[in-house]
Amino acid sequence: MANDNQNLEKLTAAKAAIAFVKNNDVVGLGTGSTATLAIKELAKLIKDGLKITGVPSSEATKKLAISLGIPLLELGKVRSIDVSIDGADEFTKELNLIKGGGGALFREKIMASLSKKTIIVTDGSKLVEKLGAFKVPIEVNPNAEKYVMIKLKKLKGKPVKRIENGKIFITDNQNYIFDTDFGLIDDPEKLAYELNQIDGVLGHGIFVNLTDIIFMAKGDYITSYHK
Ligand code: ABF
Repeated sequence: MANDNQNLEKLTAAKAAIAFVKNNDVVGLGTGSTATLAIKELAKLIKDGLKITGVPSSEATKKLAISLGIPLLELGKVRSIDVSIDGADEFTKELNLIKGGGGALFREKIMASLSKKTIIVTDGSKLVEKLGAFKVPIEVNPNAEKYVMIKLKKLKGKPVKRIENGKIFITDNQNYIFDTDFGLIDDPEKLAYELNQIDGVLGHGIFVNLTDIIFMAKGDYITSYHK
């Protein structure tokens, strides 16, 4: 549970990101507590006259956006997004991320891939030298469960099927998440490529070459990392 300082940091980062949203933009709406703060700030601007169309990256975000009265388009129906605002679980100064702690990594990656500009917002706890302390979330079709386990172990991974509240976690796309420990990752791009080759893997949480700006708020300061 985030403490008050961390919540303030998240809000600071969220506010920095929404400054990039222009009237009539199609805006990718991320998932997680920091993205939620950005969405709530956007809803306030909409009440003041900002016209945008939101594209949610998860069912949870869709529900939030509807409750805030944000006009929406389904992710599968858009060809391009002007700006996306999303969170991350870890990031490096090279703008590589691990995402998917919330289980929404597949739609988040599609959203980022469709976006002209992808902005990541975080509190001060997410910056790392090397990715990997946070286990890589991998979305797996249940019909490939054992096969993918074998393939991940061959890549020296230690996959663990995600359990939440005592039940197997099921994603918005009706799949499992294997949180997989690869240790510290020297070459995220290489590992991302290898994971993409495994049949049965719908997506994974290594995001490389998908981010334009990261806003990280730490205490009273905000730092931005750019391409
Ligand atoms: C989401 O942001 C996920 O990819 C990631 O797990 C989460 C981080 O959540 P929070 O902003 O609550 O730290 O996009």
